[in-house]
Amino acid sequence: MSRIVAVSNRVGPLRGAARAGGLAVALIDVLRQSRGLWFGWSGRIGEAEGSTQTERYRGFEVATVDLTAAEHEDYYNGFANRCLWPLFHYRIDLTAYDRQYYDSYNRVNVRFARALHPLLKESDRIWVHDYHLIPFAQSLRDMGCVQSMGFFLHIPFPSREVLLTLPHHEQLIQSLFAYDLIGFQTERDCERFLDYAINELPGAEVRGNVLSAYGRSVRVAAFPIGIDARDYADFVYSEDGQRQYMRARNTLRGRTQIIGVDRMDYTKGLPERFAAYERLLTDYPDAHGRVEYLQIAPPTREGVQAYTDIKHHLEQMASQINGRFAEVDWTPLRYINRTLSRRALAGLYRASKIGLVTPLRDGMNLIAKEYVAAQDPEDPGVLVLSRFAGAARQMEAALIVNPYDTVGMAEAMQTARYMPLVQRRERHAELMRGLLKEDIVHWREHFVAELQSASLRRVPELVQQAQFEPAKVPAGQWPPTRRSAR
Ligand code: ADQ
Repeated sequence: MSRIVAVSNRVGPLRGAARAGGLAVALIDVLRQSRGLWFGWSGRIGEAEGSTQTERYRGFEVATVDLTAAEHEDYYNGFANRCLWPLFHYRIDLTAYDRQYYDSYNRVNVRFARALHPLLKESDRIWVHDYHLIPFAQSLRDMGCVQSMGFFLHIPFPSREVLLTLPHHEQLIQSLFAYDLIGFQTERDCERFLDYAINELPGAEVRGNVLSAYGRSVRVAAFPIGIDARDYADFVYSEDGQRQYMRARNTLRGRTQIIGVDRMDYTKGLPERFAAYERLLTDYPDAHGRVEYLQIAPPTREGVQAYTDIKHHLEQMASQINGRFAEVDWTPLRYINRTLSRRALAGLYRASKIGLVTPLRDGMNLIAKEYVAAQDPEDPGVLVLSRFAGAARQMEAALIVNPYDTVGMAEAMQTARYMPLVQRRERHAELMRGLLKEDIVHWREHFVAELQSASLRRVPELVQQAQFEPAKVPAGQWPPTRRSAR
């Protein structure tokens, strides 16, 4: 197996397995197997650019660089999180287009590529993650790298009309042609990407899954990310899992717990969910004193105003709902802003008869999968899932809702409350079959295998290139600009 080099904005978390998310675990496995290298931002903000720090961790190498305060503001908070994140989630209203952000984004990608370049071997396969690093491969190609490179986008790819609002959209998307493989979460994302390419890029052609433009061919495919469903189910029986489960059962005293767990983010549809819960309590008085909604939402990206705004908005909504409906012995909504360990969450999911996962847009949403994996197959809870989460494409046995439809969501919660055991079991079994079939190992192996075959396909191309031009492509000339491609 060739060495895998994973590149992501943040490296890790490597330590503290209880906190490490599914992605870190999946990457750690493949990095260990291939004696690989993980490269990215250290998570620290330094005074100056500083040097690359390297360490060994469980049989693979880790290389990190710090960001300067200006880079953190313009590249990370700015272009990545104030521009690309909202735009790719269809929030043009929250999208800040700022030339300074874009310049910083490109500069940081070049700086990261320069830091990684001396650590690379020619036979490496490079796997780049997410929207922070779209032009990363192009920066490496400009330095003469010929390794095979794959990109995986964790968030949705927007529709063409939305992407067209981004100044320099073509430049950004053109840089994706430096990869050999581009992976999306769903077929829908692939379709939107191809629709943009065919209509906006000069001379673009699609044959099967291969897209050609700018004299380059790139394979485009969907790789829906999964979880390790068996391991996650076992979390319920861990010490943390059991403690949370028992605590919840004791405090609920027979009430039905509805649970939502999200990073606090405007894409997750939290105000809409609170409104739908209020609607449930308004329209179905039999829910009074019989249900409790627990929402866990730790704050993220606090350097971005939109995140501070949503935090205040949710606090207001929560106190309004409790003010309106609470009784001396019943708090309808509990809203917690702390992070709990993955094991503790598994215990809480098991104690919750309804899981609410209702983002307005989401690349995949792994909470939906984790909620299902944590259920008791003999007496499972019901997943209420937004049609706009990538997960809905694979999890049709959930109750699928439109998160903008307050009444429809309240109806779905009511349906979930009274769903007969036979139907709950059938739906859960079907969902579990899907989770076990397309799990995190399948995702990782599928991507790495495709990257491998993309490299084999590239061999004739490389041989041809070696015959007619030097192996190193001069900086700035790759891929060709729009004019020279014509
Ligand atoms: P996120 O938007 O962070 O990730 P999500 O898939 O919901 O979204 O969560 C990723 C991981 O973080 C999960 O393992 C989950 O358990 C954990 N997590 C989320 N909220 C948490 C909380 N409140 N407390 C503790 N843990 C929490 C991006 C995309 C998603 C895509 C993932 C993976 O936005 O659409 O599913 O990447 O590709």
